[in-house]
Amino acid sequence: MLKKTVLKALNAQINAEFFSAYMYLGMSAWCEDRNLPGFAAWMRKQFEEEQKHALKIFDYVLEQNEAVSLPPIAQPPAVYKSLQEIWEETYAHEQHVTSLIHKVYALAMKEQDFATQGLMQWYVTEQVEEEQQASAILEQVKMVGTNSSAIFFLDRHVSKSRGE
Ligand code: OFO
Repeated sequence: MLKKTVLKALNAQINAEFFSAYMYLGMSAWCEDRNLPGFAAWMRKQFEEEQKHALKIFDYVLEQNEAVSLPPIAQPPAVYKSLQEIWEETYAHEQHVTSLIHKVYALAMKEQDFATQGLMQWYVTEQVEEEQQASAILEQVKMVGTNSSAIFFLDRHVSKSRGE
């Protein structure tokens, strides 16, 4: 059983994770369209990861015998000016997700909901890695700029870098 406030926050986080998945799927299409298969594969993998993040909370809510609500997922952007913009958005988005996760965690603390704190701790740790990855690739993308042969090599490197 969960407090109403916590249930509401968890359901909102499920929606936020599915939005992240949707956003990365859109970015994957953008990269594919520009012959960047490595970046497209990275984004597609991230699409899968974000769905796992959503389902982990989804399963937890059901385990607590509470109702999952699935409101519509907002439409993500489809147009980006450049590869650099994609990675700026990715980094900014992950920082935003971190702040959402911290709010849910803080709420669980306030409500003395120890089980939800345990669940959210996993996300707190995960976000450190998500932000680090996005920031590192953003720096590499900035470094190569518009040099097409460097972009070609970075595209190949990025697809191998996930190692999952
Ligand atoms: Fe990209 O992060 Fe989910 O939580």
